[in-house]
Amino acid sequence: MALRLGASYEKLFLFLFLLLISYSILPINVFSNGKHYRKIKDIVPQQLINDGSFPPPSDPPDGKLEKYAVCIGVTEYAGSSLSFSDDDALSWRDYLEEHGYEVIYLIGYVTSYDVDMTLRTLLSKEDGDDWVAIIYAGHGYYDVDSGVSAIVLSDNVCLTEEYFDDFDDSLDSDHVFYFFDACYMGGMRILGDKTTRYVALASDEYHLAYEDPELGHGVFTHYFLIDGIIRRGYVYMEDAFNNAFYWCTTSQWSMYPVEADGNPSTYFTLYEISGGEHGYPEIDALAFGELND
Ligand SMILES: [Ca+2]
Ligand SMILES: [Ca+2]
Ligand SMILES: [Ca+2]
Repeated sequence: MALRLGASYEKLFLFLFLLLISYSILPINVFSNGKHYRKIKDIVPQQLINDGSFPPPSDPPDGKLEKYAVCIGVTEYAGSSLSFSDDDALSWRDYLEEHGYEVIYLIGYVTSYDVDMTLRTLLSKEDGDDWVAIIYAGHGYYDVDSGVSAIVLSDNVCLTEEYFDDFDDSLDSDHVFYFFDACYMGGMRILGDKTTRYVALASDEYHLAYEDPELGHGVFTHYFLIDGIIRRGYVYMEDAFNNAFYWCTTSQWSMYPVEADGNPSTYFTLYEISGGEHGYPEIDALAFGELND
């Protein structure tokens, strides 16, 4: 009897020992209540790029509305890799392609050079009456010293809010959507300082953003795109944001999404709407901005 009891204690100790080892070996973000968060753990990015040196706007309206998007979903990092940021980018790609966008997408191992070249390609395509969407899912970083938010790429280089602000100044488009699903994105709200911009961010400067294996997506992307736009049929980004804000702040996640709505008196859509779809006031195609009473 004593012998058998001793054997089971040994097994118990062995089990606890193995459990302890696995906790110390596996990336810690796997065990933060089952949440995977989107900040680089214990790694200081090696470089912050603030200056994109983008050319000035150069392509006037050509009378034809074309829509262009860049969808970035980074999963591979030197530190803590992510599982679903590529799925976020691909879901956005599919949705935007359905609505007439020409999409360039970058997923998996994506360097700062890849992103920079892709943004320059986009600038050469879009003109003054085209629409643009920029989507990012991956790790985020907040540089305390300079007070800027930044996205982190696979080469451990960061592109900051100032870099994206440079990019934004280079756009000809008068209708631009930004979506960042990452930790510490708050600084990117500066991209919403023009009336022709709408910016949706998964976090402010201080909060984390998460991804969830049960959702198979970033939490913010899930409640904004999958649940808000696709499932509930929201066509206004303001509505999709409110949906995401509600679920991200009242659920288990304790996230704090931020929007920067360049024009609070008008609704922002990703495609031209004619007729009162979804019970909303009718909006003229192309004259998408003003709400009819
Ligand atoms: Ca055009
Ligand atoms: Ca251009
Ligand atoms: Ca608005």
